[in-house]
Amino acid sequence: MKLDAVVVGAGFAGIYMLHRLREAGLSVRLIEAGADVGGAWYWNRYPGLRCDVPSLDYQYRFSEELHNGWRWPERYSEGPVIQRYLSYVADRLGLREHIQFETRVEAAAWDEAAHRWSVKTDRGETLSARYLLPAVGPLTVVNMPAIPGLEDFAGRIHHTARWGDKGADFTGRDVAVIGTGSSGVQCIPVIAKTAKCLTVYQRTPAYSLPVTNPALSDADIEAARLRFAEDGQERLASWGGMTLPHPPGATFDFSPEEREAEFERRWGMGGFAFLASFTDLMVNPDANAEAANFVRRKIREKVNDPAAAAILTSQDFPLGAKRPCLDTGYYETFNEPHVSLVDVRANPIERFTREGIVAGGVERRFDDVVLATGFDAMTGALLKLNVTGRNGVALGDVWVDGPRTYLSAAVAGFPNMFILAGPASPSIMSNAPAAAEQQVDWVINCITHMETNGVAAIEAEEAAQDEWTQHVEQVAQHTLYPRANSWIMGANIPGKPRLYMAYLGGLNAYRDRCTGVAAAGYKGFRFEQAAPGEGQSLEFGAA
Ligand code: NA7
Repeated sequence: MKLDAVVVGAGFAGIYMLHRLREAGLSVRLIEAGADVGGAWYWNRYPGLRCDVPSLDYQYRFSEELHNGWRWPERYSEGPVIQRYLSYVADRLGLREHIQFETRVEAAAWDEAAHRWSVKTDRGETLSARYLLPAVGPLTVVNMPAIPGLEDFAGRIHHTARWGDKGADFTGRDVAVIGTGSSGVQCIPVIAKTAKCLTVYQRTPAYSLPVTNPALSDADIEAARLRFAEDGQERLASWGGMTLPHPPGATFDFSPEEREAEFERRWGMGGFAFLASFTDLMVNPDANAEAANFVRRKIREKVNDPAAAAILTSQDFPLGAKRPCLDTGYYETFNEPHVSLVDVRANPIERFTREGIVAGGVERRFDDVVLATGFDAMTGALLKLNVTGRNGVALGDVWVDGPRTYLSAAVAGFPNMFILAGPASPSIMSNAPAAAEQQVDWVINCITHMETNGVAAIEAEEAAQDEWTQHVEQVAQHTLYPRANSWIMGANIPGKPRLYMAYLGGLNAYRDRCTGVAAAGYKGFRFEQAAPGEGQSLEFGAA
């Protein structure tokens, strides 16, 4: 089948990309492995799942009509609500007929002579498209821990990122949860409500910030409607794609009492406001330690058992260097008599048995094990597409030492491929819908430029790619973010190259950079003109 474009993945970026390509008059098909839209919000359905960005920020802004046609119920949305929102968007924009569900891309190869991508699916089809737009998400490929004997366990195994839509009833059951990142921290208090016994295996303690989640009133919704245009501008001009209360200044410009008061005020606000308490928390280790000590003190106040509190406050990395969790009642859960905590650093998990788990020489028996063990993040899903570019070179070979891109979207040797929400973009460190809109808008402008100027292929220049890759690395090295073994560093997957894989300059700086590149005639890109008769979809010279 011959198309103009193939988009892969029906999350925020993929859905908006499909819409903009359709609007531009191109023939497009979106390939999605799930049975519905949603991306991460389709696959992750564990109990307690909520977004850590407020609902009124975590949505599209490109259409006021779309915005006003949807009502968010709570300050922070549950996962299924966000999935329903994306479903609403797909229906309102008439996108479903262009999405092929329950289909995986198995390989994509660049055909140099035809200036086309040949995309093979697991349904035996081959699609031919001029543009390939992977929007496969940074948190897609599940990290199954390599613990011996996992397959021998006779009870039920669940992974938070592949929960399925039937849920799981833990009533009266002995349950283990392995992992205390965001997924573990969110599901643990909910599972504890019905389980007979819950044992939490913690390897690295999270820093979790408390969050309150009131229902949004009609007045809140109306105020957001009135601020529609203003909020849209503000979020693109911000570092993180959302507005957080401004920090008053640097940590040590204030007395200990003033610092304490500011931390306390932000703690009370809930959510990520705490991370913006002062300007230097993520660049000055001493400033960060002040904030981290405040959080540890708060944790100790919540947890009755000093031994459990010590395990929960044994963080050995800067606050914020791993994305902090937001929780409601996580630490308090460890005060329940039927909940226990195992420190996996002191008692490594050795193996599964038929009945349970052996850690530190002690076997505990379980009916259910919940793996909240995260993802092969950032590059995992992209590499699974088996993309080969010019001269049959595989993306996996080019990225053997880590991802190299130009502006995150393009890779030298892979013409007409635009990666969305990929490595070296600000997306994972910012409000995902805001980052997706900015990037998709830039890509559609670039494609329109190509279509109207007779360009058959665009490709990043090596030198521009080197410069951008170095810039991403340099910005990260000025911060404390690389000082944690996080999934953004690739540190959670044995053998994966370790480097900071997100752009920390901010969405605002990234947008300025992308806009500047376009204004300079797509500086750093090489164009190949179309041969006579090689069809463009838009009329030449229209722009
Ligand atoms: P994360 O944040 O990667 O958390 C995974 C957790 O699982 C983390 O505590 C890991 O410990 C732990 N883990 C992984 N493998 C093992 C083994 N083998 N043994 C013990 N513990 C293990 O994934 P999440 O799904 O919670 O969250 C990902 C993002 O989604 C989150 O940051 C939000 O942005 C949304 P480790 O830290 O590696 O020592």
